[in-house]
Amino acid sequence: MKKLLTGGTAVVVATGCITAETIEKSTRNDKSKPNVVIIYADDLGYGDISCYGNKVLNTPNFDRIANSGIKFTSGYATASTCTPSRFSILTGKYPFRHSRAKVLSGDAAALITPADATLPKMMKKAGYTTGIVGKWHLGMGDGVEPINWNEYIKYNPNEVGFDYSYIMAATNDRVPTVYVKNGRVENLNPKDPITVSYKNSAGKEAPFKGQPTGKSNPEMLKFKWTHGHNQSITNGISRIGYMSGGTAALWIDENQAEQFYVKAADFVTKHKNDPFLLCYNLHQPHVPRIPSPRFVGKSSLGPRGDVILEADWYVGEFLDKLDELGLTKNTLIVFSSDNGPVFDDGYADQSKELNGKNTPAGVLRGGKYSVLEAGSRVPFMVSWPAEIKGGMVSDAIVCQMDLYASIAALLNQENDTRDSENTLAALLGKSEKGRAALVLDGKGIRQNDWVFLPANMGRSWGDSIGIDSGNRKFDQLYNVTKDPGQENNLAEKYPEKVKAMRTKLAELKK
Ligand code: NG6
Ligand code: CA
Repeated sequence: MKKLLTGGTAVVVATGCITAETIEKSTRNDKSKPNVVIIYADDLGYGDISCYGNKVLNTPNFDRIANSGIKFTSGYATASTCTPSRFSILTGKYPFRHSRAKVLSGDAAALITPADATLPKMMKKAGYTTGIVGKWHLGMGDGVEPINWNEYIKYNPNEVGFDYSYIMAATNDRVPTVYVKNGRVENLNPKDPITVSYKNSAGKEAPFKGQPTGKSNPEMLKFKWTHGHNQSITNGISRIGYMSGGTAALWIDENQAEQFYVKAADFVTKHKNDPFLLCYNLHQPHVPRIPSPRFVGKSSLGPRGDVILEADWYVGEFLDKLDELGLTKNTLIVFSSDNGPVFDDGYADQSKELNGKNTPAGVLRGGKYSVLEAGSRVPFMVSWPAEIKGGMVSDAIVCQMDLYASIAALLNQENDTRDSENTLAALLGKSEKGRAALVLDGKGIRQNDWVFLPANMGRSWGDSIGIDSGNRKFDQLYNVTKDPGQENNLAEKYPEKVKAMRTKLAELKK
């Protein structure tokens, strides 16, 4: 009986004896419906992990995904910050299609509404159970009324395609610093309601009289803020935005990795017999970087390195859980990051001072907020043991936005998106041909070996952040295969290429 199963469900049906066990096994082995897990780090750079060449941080668990699958050398987010990149994964659209697809405040209205096509909705049509755990940062609420955090919150992830959600609404440095489970704040005491305010976020008078803030009471802080991040204090860390109430619901940063892991593990355990999609959105290494005590000092690089090792460890736990449940073989895992790396993103956590020889951006130039390669070219690995043989490296240009159309193709579903392209063959390592052309961070374009960044008037260096934004008042053209560090601007040497790429960029942005 067991052997016949490898021949597929039809054989089992023909034998006429379907037991619960055989149904379970056939679902788990049905290659037309693999489980899909997207593990999505926050601000993890191209060079932050060992299989992408990092010599200081040892990340054996991230590396397991590449070892059992494919490591892409040209894998991209659509943007160099969080909200727009996440918008593209779920909608299959470039962020510049939506005027508000920029870093959102913690009380912003939903960018994605129940009327929109989304990746989880498309997968539900194919019979999947869908869940999201971790960072959201795509806004909630219908935008008609401000969000009332004490009631069911409209347009939460469950209303745009997820059967289950356990999220932080925005970022770990923004209020409200609480978890939202299926549209409701978890552990909320109704006698201690939550009020959130982003008024006066320019740092004038705080809205909650008498409440200490990072600005008024720096002596209360675990570490100091450097820019922004001087408003309400939760767990000894001042955040962006003001919040009062909700004391019983406040998260403890030190426990966050464990919390998200437990929810992710529970989800796959509960749905081990369904085909499922899980978006497991890690909060590391975004600021504030607060590892659980077990990881403090583990990296020699200070908190930034420590939380990367923590994330690696929890990803290892999660992969072990899939093993234990017998799901590894037929689970397609995509591992990536929403944007590139940054040191000082608002707190004096010594990430730069302790960095030593660490290379968060790897061979690339720029970082978070930058149109240069390190802004949006990120670690990108895909594994699916039933279908992909391990240890491959691919130079195909792949983009997170294309997961939509590619998974739709795999599941025989419609690609009802504007920009997502089916690059399934590249994602599964069956072709070296990925995207022919990709808009970079809304401004530049990658085609084959080349990146073109048109002249623009944006600031060239992030003030307090110290990252080259890549903005220049002149055109830039780089052969990023030969010159991944973007040192030799060839725009003057190849005017025809500049012209052609400018035209293509305009066409894609239309
Ligand atoms: C910026 C924050 C930064 C970070 C970022 C969003 C300031 C000065 N800077 O506005 O700390 O929160 O937004 O990061 O407030 S992201 O990864 O979610 O895009
Ligand atoms: Ca991010």
